[in-house]
Amino acid sequence: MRTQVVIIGSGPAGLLLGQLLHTWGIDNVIVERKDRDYILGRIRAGVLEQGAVAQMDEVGAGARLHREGLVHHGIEIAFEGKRHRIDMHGATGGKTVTVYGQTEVTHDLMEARAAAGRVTIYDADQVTPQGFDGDAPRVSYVKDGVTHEIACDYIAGCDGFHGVSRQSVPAAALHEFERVYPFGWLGLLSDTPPVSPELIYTRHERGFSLCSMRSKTRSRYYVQCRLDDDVARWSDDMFWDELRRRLDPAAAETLVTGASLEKSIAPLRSFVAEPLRFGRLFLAGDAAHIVPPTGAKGLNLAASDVHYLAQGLREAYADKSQAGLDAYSARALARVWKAERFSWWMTTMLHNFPDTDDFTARIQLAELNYVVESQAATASLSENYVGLPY
Ligand code: RFL
Ligand code: PHB
Repeated sequence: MRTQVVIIGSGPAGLLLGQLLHTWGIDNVIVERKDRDYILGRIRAGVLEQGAVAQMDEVGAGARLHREGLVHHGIEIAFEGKRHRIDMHGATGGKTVTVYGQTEVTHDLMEARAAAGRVTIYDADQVTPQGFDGDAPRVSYVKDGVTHEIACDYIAGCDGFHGVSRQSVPAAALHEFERVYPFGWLGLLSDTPPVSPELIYTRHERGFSLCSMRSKTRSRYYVQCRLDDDVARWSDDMFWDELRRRLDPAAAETLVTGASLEKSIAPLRSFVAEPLRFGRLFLAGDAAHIVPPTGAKGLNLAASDVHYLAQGLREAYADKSQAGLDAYSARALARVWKAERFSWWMTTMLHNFPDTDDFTARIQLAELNYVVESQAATASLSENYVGLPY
């Protein structure tokens, strides 16, 4: 088989890239290790920046998002028992975020791809990008015991943090930057109405918590937990009790609890691999970088990488110019590092670290008070949260 671009990975990055390329008439094949239902069963991000929403519109997959997504004008930050509203809409000249689950984004992109008739190979084993340092790149994989090979012009590594693409690059060509945080997030999804119409990020001595949602009837809550914690140890009741203890009194009072639809623990990590290009192989999304979820940036960064990469590929085909591809790594990384900074800062300000002493706790509170009292600080948080311009 031959195509123009082989995309490894059918997460949001791979699917969005595939649809953008399709829109411009660039042939592409997605090769994915898992099956469709497995991918749609993963509960992950929930907040989309306007740039990501615009991309969904651009590929014609935005209709349900506009119907069912919840447009949010602000968030709340709680500490010392009080909630403080951050008016992001007011602080950014009218920008908003949209609450719409990654599962739904993925579902809508998969439908769009099916309608476009572009090929996705699911359940592909031993996916291997090859020859990308020369002029004849190809991707091999094993399906039902048979080895296949797809020849192409370019390979897009959109295969997440544990994917094969980054691992296929010689170690000496990569520079990796990493910070692992000494805690995780325990998340719970339930068909209960959200405790409040906007997200609540809470700093508490017992640990961080987050009240988020997927719709007006479905909630997503998180509590900071030990890194070595076992999700099986947490009954639903234990989760709700712990969450309630960390909320401000009004939220604790109105919290509606119910059976969990899903519960899982995610570790928190900051990670960047540089550069994002190795000959004809390009990394995008979690394959190249990870942020802790505190700033809601993971999925949105995948979308901005894809924006730059897709532009580069379009120029390569339509204008016969390599300029966009040559600039891809630097362009994408400039935005990535700003989101890395923001996510690290939000995480540091809101979590209880094992070495949080009295001094550090006072500094966290001073920072939080500054953020909610100063127009400049509120504006800074807001412009990062809604998403820096592409
Ligand atoms: P994805 O979504 O991980 O998709 C990568 C795809 O590649 C496939 N794959 C392979 N395919 C072929 N061959 C191989 N060798 C392969 N190895 C892997 C995988 O099966 C998968 O289908 O990466 P992408 O597209 O870059 O999208 C990035 C986002 O998914 C990610 O940034 C966010 O979900 C991060 N994230 C969160 N972000 C938020 O903004 N808010 C959150 O609440 C949030 N929660 C999370 C998260 C990430 C998590 N991970 C990665 C474990 C919770 C979790 C648990
Ligand atoms: C979520 O709804 O899953 C979510 C929202 C905001 C975050 C992280 C996760 O910062």
